[in-house]
Amino acid sequence: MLTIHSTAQQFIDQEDRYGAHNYHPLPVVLQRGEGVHVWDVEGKRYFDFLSAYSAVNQGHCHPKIIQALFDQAKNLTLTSRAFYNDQLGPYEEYVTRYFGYDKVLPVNSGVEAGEAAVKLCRRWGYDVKGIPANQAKIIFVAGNFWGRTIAAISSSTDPSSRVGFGPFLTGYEIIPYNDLAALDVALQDPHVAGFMLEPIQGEAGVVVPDEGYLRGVRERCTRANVLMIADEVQTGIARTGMRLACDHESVQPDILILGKALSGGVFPVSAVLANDEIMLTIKPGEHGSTFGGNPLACAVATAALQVVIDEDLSDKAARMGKIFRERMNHLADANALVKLVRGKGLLNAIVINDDPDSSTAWNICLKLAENGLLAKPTHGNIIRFAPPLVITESEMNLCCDIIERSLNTVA
Ligand code: IF1
Repeated sequence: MLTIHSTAQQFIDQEDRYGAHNYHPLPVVLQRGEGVHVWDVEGKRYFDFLSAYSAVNQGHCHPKIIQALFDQAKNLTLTSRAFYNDQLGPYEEYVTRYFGYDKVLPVNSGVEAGEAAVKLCRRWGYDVKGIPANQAKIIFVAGNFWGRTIAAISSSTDPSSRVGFGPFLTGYEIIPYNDLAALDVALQDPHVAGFMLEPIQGEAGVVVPDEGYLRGVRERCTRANVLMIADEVQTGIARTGMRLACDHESVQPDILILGKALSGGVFPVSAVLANDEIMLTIKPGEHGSTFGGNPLACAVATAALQVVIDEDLSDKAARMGKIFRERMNHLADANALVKLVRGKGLLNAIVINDDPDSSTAWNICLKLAENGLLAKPTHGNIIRFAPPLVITESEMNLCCDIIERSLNTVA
């Protein structure tokens, strides 16, 4: 039984009384983080297997990223883009060279980057492709998740994201994920400007498309003169065992969306990357953000990306992910509760052999917390496991022991 001490309960009650009820957190009150570990207010240590939904790939409070935050915060935090500053240019050069694009549009949250990508795609559709005014269409896939704004939920197929928030944006079309034949049909419409997708669907429950799907999307979008827009907010920055999930198929999207681990979870930093033909369709004064490209974000993101290179986190994610899936597949053979295991690198999930509305996955996560490992169900009977990419082999095996023990207790 997960014991909730009075101190923790006080924090829980305080949030309940004064905070919006837009989340249902596990009853764990965290106070400190370092690397793969977090500690609650009672000093209990946990392995973090959520990593703030893949924002803390570099590990909690990575010293080099915190140092960059500290050093810049003492000098200059925000100028607005009304003026230049000495951090933005160097960061823009660094991040565009890192990912191989002409330019970057810096914003703050993942959904802001998604919104900017939609605006860039539409503007390119009108100014370059020649789509008639206000006729541009963007194709999305069922099961997508790219945030909570009206533009984002307008493309959602998840009732919990959209019911009660209409009316919605028009100019969107939804096709099934991992279905190139459906894409062929949708691309016949000359008014299509773009096709936006996650290379692996995170919120949908770590849905990995067939080998060759991303290459098929790339080829079709090129042939149809439609922009391929990859949302790598959750799959990017080494999470799936390569720099980007698109790199598994050597595919370069026309528009790349990044967020979360772009800052190592230290600060809200997101970005849209594209080449000049697309990026320069937006002229001065036509898009912006108070905090977008602020000096603090630039310093933090540069340090966060450098850590990924210096510590070879892509290779670590690939190797540790293989160990995780081998252990979980072995567990699936012995425990009927585990229906299947899927993922790439250190973005993985187990599907619980249960109905999506049961509380089994939730109860498993409570038992995991009791045993010192934090994870959270997504969509009822799916548990996502995404530790910081700095996890060592011995820690990974220890965590798999915890998962095995917890699942065998709940079964
Ligand atoms: C919540 C989910 C994950 C994302 C992808 C864009 C965004 C996200 C692929 C928007 C954000 C977050 C949002 C957060 C929980 C988390 C989440 F469960 F909601 F869906 F990771 F799977 N593209 N995902 O995953 O980025 O604006 O949040 O910075 O809303 O509860 P954001």
